[in-house]
Amino acid sequence: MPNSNSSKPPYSSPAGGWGALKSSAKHLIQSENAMKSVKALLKANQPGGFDCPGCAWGDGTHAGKIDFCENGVKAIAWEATSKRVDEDFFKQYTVSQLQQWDDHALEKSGRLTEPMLYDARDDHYHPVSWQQAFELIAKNLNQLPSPDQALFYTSGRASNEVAYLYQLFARAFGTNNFPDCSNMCHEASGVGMTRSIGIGKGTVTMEDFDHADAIFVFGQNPGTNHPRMLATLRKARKRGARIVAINTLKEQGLQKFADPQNPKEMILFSSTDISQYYFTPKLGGDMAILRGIAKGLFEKAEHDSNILDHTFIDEHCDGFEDYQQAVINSSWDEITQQSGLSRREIAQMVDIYSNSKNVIFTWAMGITQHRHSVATVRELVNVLLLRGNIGKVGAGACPVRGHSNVQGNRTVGINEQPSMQFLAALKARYQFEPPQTSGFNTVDSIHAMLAGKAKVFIGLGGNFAAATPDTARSYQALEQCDLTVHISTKLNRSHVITGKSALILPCLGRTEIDQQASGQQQITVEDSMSMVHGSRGQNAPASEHLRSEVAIIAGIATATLGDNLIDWSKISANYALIRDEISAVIPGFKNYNQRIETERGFYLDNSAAQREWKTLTGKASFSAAILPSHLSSTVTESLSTQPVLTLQTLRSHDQYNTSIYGLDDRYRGIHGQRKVVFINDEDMANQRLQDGDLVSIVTVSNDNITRSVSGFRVVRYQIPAGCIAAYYPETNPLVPLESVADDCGTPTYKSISVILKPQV
Ligand SMILES: Nc1nc2c(c(=O)[nH]1)N[C@H]1C(S)=C(S)[C@@H](COP(=O)(O)OP(=O)(O)OC[C@H]3O[C@@H](n4cnc5c(=O)[nH]c(N)nc54)[C@H](O)[C@@H]3O)O[C@H]1N2
Ligand SMILES: Nc1nc2c(c(=O)[nH]1)N[C@H]1C(S)=C(S)[C@@H](COP(=O)(O)OP(=O)(O)OC[C@H]3O[C@@H](n4cnc5c(=O)[nH]c(N)nc54)[C@H](O)[C@@H]3O)O[C@H]1N2
Ligand SMILES: [Mo]
Repeated sequence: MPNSNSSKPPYSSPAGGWGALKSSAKHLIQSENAMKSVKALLKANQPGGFDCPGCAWGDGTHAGKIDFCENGVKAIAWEATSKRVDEDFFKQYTVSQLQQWDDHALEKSGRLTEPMLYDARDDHYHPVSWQQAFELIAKNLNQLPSPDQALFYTSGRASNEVAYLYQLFARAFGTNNFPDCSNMCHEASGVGMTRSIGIGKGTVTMEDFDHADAIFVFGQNPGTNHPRMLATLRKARKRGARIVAINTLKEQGLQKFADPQNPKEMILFSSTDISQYYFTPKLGGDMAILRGIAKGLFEKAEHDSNILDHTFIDEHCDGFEDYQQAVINSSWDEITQQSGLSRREIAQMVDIYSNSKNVIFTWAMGITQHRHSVATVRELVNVLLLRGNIGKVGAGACPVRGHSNVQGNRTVGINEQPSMQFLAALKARYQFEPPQTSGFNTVDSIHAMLAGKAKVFIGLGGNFAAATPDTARSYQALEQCDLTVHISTKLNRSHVITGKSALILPCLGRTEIDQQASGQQQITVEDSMSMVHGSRGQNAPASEHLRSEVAIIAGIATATLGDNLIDWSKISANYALIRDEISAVIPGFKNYNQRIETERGFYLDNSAAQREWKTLTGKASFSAAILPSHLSSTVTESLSTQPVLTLQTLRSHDQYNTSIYGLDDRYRGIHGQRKVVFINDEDMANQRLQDGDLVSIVTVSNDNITRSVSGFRVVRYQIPAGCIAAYYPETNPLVPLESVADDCGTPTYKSISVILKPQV
């Protein structure tokens, strides 16, 4: 069983702790620029420092405390690497050769140093001047028969400043085509919450976590993806709050945690038990759980008038009767069968929920990447509303965002479906007619490229080729473009899946000093708790030829549109001027420049948190959806003679989305490999599989497209029967482009119907 460690016992130490410290040190050293990284770290999430480019969890109160985590260290060290992808590198390798490299090898090659243009004749990238690059983009954009043939992708690391300029430029050019990472991420949270409570963001602040009596964590793995959240949960647990984890997998970080920044816990090898309550539903079973909680509450309410918050419901909500009826119509059999939990387990949740005065629900991708994600988000809100848990201290809804500024990007206008108010504000400020029709989201964009309806792709960060579903078709889509442009820090898959012409435009990273004509600049970001704060890079840029993202967008805009609408170079020389524009157009940003100078920045008002409901009816709306009739993406049992399993694709501990830092997943006991598939005992026995066997994973679908990946090792794991798990992005080829969430178009990355085929 070469290279497989699956016989090793699973990780038994607490999450965080010495393991995290050891791993942080390893990544710092491997960055080959340890001093630079360490210096940078001390400035992470500090006033006057930079916002960690890792996750979107809020900052704690500082008082001189360091505020970063093991995975923040990796993100910073990864950016501070001393390796370079320069002219010589591209001379050495053809693009076809680079296509054979895996994602880890591509990004590990280092930081991009100067603009590069692809030449199909010799299959190499060659240096190009910034001005030539801008003119090439302008030419391609201006010769399109319609502005809607251009796509403007954003990944959520972009600052508010660049995101605002980017949307202004693309709208002035004439399109709302803003596919973004959010379309693949928390879209369902935005859509569901907007319908239910009139705002698509979380309603809690960091302080609320100090006052919650119970915190339910749904479909989220904070130990890996939001490690600083563990410190918040630990603090809550220590003061007696109840932490309830609902996760298909028993995640180490949700069970035990030793704070690497707490010397006492470290020295005593002690840890805090994070979740006293841990429930492991089937994939996609959360809506049924919530329905069960509601059913339990209604049953209890028959004997106890304090169970439901009638005053709140009467004053603030509508749709209550229909919802109650929907709950009555959902049978316990249906609920237990679909959730995979017993009635006893659900009753336990009902007790915790109804005995807690203030409750917070947090969630992430385990909720948002299913077919019925919007309905599930609305069901989370329904259950919160039943006890008035929105708009009071210590309670609320907390979708924990992914990328560090994905929420801010939406706030400043990256949205393929902009509101009429926003477009009107743009029009009033700049006297142009912004496009009114909705643009393409991420999946629509792939369809449009495949159909020849989109010809120019521009990516502000991210790795579109690797992050999107149905890899073969995504590649084909990009390859059919006339021009693909990527504004990036590091080499990735999207650079080697080129359009007929392709540009790589290398930019400064978040940790780097951004010097413009008016002096050193800061940028701003918004975290999951709607706090907007400044971020100032500390490291010297990786190359003298790099430009800031703002400067790059301004350069493209000037070349494409000229300076009629706005003087792009003037405002890109001083980002305070961009913030003045944002203040003038977007509510909540008054005195933007002054307010980011305070220690923790400022809070963007949240209407739902004030119990002001910006919905069609002016009330918080209960939704009365029926439970889905089936859970996996394409239930086509009849199409297959083998048992159909439901696959979720998830992150290991050593990756940041498509950036693969290393090949370990310490908390899940995986070392030196990524092509593994987690499966339960019973399913292994059914399929006559042994730990360590090699299998192919094949999608079951009825569209006559074969989708499979091979060379995956079977790892026995505690996971509900019928459900399996494997890492993203290796499994993206399995996700059909058509398999998206109802009402929001997010690919169903957490529920794909597959079969396993043993490989001999
Ligand atoms: N270090 C690091 N940090 C990151 C990222 C990263 O890749 N690396 N990515 C960032 C981004 S963009 C995002 S969106 C977030 C992602 O943060 P997460 O949502 O935590 O990421 P995933 O690894 O996709 O994990 C999904 C979790 O949900 C569980 N789950 C899956 N399906 C279900 C289900 O149907 N029901 C329930 N109850 N549980 C389920 C899985 O077992 C897993 O624990 O993290 C952000 N932070
Ligand atoms: N199967 C499956 N697929 C998924 C998911 C899943 O759970 N399963 N999750 C989805 C989710 S939640 C998300 S958010 C998307 C993520 O999709 P993306 O945001 O598109 O992907 P990332 O991997 O975060 O992008 C990494 C690249 O960003 C560039 N980069 C890094 N820092 C900067 C910077 O400061 N500026 C610029 N301009 N570029 C920078 C680097 O070149 C790096 O290679 O993937 C989605 N895809
Ligand atoms: Mo995400």
